[in-house]
Amino acid sequence: MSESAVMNQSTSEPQPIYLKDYQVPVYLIDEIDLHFDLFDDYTLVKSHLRLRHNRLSDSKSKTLVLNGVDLQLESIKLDGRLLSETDYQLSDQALVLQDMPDNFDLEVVTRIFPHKNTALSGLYRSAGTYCTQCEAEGFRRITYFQDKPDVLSRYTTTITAEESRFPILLSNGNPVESGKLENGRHWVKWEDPFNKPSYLFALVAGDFDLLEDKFVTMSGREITLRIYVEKGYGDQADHAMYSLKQAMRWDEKAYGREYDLDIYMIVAIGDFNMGAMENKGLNIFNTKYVLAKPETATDDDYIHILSVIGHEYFHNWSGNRVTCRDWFQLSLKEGLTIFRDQTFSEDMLSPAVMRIREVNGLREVQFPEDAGPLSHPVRPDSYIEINNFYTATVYNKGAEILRMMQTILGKTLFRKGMDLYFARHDGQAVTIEDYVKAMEDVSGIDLRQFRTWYTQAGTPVLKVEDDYDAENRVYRLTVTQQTLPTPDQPVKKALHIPIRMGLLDQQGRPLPLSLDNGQPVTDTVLHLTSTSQVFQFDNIPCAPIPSLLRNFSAPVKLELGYSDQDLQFLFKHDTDAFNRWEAGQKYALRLMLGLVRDHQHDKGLALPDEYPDMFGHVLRQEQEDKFLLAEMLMLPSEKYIGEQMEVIDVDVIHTVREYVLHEIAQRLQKVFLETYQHNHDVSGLYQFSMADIGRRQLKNRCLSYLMLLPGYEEIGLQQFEVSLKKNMTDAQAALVALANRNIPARTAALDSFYQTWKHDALVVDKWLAIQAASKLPDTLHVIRKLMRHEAFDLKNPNKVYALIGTFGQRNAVNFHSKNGEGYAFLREMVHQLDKLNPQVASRMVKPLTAWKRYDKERQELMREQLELLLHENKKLSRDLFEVVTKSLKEV
Ligand code: B3K
Ligand code: ZN
Repeated sequence: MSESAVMNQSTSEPQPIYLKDYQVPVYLIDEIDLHFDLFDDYTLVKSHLRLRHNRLSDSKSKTLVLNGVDLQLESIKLDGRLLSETDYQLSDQALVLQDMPDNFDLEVVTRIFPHKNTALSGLYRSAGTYCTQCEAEGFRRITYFQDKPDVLSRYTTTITAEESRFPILLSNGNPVESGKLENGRHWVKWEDPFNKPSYLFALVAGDFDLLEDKFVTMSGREITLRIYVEKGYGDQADHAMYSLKQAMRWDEKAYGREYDLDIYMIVAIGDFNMGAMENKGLNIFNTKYVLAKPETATDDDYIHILSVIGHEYFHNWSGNRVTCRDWFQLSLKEGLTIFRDQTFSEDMLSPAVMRIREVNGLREVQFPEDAGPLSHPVRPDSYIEINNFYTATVYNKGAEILRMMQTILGKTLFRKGMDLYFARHDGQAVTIEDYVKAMEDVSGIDLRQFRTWYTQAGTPVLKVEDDYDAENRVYRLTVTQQTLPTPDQPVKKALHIPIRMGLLDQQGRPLPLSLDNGQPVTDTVLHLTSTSQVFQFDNIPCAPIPSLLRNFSAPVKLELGYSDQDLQFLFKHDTDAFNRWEAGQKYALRLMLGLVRDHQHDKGLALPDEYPDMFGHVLRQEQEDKFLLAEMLMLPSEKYIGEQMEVIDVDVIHTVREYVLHEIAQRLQKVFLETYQHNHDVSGLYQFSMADIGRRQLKNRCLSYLMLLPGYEEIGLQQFEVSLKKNMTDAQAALVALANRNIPARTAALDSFYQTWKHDALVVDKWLAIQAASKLPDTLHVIRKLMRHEAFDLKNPNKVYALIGTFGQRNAVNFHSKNGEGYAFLREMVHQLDKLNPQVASRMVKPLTAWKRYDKERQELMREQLELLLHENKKLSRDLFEVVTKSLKEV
């Protein structure tokens, strides 16, 4: 039983599982034939397994351990012989059989209760629909099985259910047979020709609207594409279908990867813990990442749908055809697939804007995670509950590692490495090491040092100093790296860090750094491999301005003593769009941190003209890329400002940022208004095109500034009214601005929004989130009221994320209210949630775990709530136990 977290008998505390303990499975399951009988009160699962001893296992053991949780065992047959209770051992985690032969059949019948499954793991019911979620360890909640990713089997699945309520019965692969039974029941049999691990199993039963389309692959095969959505929502699947077809084409072009089954199905489900799941041939999605129409979905929703549909589709190769040996290798599929979906979105939309958003995400979520009590390497060494490791580190830092690998190898060799990886490991369950080895083999590049990125936690800090020797026309950059200690890793090694860079002259022209075939090279990659290194550039005619870490070529914090003038200059002139934005962020950050200090020392706030002037400059320029411009006009978030401070002072950060926003609005109101009017489409009609998205994002950014000033409410209100029923991007932008202001129009707008959209669950989520994010002082009171509103349901993850998640993660001033009521509220919620859905509880508790970052009083209050959680509930889930104990450990 070593592979599953088991209770330590003496302490009864959940114990960790270690990577170093990995062992190949003693038995393999070649085939599994499943029969599901779905009834209202229970489901019968009959599973027929064909097993054999694994030749690769050097264990002498003849013991078979099958995982199983919350199952009612009905019967077991070994090679057709019914076993009695003395023939096996049964615990609440496993079924153990001793002295097994080398080849045998096992037939296991279990009874499960999907309608009681509020954890949404395994087989459960969402409204009238049955669906599954098996990653990471949900299959063991369906039947006894070796529920680990290195056991690959061929699945056949037969589903039986009442035909009138469940006309559609789906599983992985292709439907091969179906028929009718007595009592209005029917059945369908599915066969998946590809071997797969149990976490990729899926089953769906229900009644849906269906959108169907075709895709012809690069080799000319015709694939049927089907998207199933709740009845009545058939008009909201077009964008998902468009996204799927784009993703399929892109993977053929970018990686030569073709789809391998004849059908690709997506089912949208309203109760779902995460975004979506890449089950073979039968993706199951949170409705949030499928449903969209202009009236109900924003530009950001459209963009997210594109990338999540892409993500799950790309998993078919990076995850399904080649899967993970064990869950410590999770980033092998997740980091890689995030990297693939990021590149896809960059190609489809805007490379610069998408990169900016990725970096914002890293800085606001991954960097703090890496600096906090839950810090872990991209390939962790141990875990108590694997569901806690679907993190920004495993996903997003993992993706950054691949991006760096691509930078180090160059695009051509990287692609060759991917080809080799897929060819070499198709149909296998492998490790991150196998992946890196493929990259080394095609390139001949030694990635020994680079591998440390996978095993070392923490964000490296790069310090850069430069000097220019005018006489010898030599420019030097001295770069040092340091990674601070993290829990369990006191000493850090130097990493291989690729730094993409260029030099600009005083007029903003790129300077040649070297020659390549007689052509000047103005953009290059420096390889930092030591703690400190000097990079020298010859024949530099004048003191240059360096543009470093272009396109964010490594997930690091870069410190360089730029003057304000340098940053203003780069904001206007850098040829790297990402670094133009970055210069603005650096400038604003320094400015606001200065104001924070002023305010803490009771000095009055004053904003120099330079900052609004920088905005004015870009606003008055030829506005080619409006989407990018909208990003350039955004201030660093409160979260990101806080991350720069020793002690996060939420109140002062909020005051200062609001002050700066207000000043900018005041000083630039004329140009904001002109830009708004110029880009506002009075018809309010919506189209998903880059030009339209750019226009909307830009004018809504202008609107958000204008709405801070008295006298502009009318514009916002008008936009709200015109767009409420036809353009959610515009309606939401206006409503967000109104929701932060204590004006009479606020309540009326919120009410009419709800009345208009109360029948659409995803729009109601927006309504909840907007109120939960409000900076007005009575927000917690409002949230408590909303908890009792007909619109709220603690069992639905989307509702919880919208109301409780938004409050904890995007409303620092109110969540961190000095009286501690925000903390107490979150603890109450997490306590209740843990009994229903541990995965959601463990996500929601995260804001409390950062207690060390706040002042002494807040630290006390936050810790108190964590202690309460730990002690008030004797039966804390493994999920919550791990997060809470790790975060308290630092005392
Ligand atoms: N692989 C799933 C995540 C499963 C999470 C389980 N707690 C979605 C994805 O990353 O594509
Ligand atoms: Zn994924």
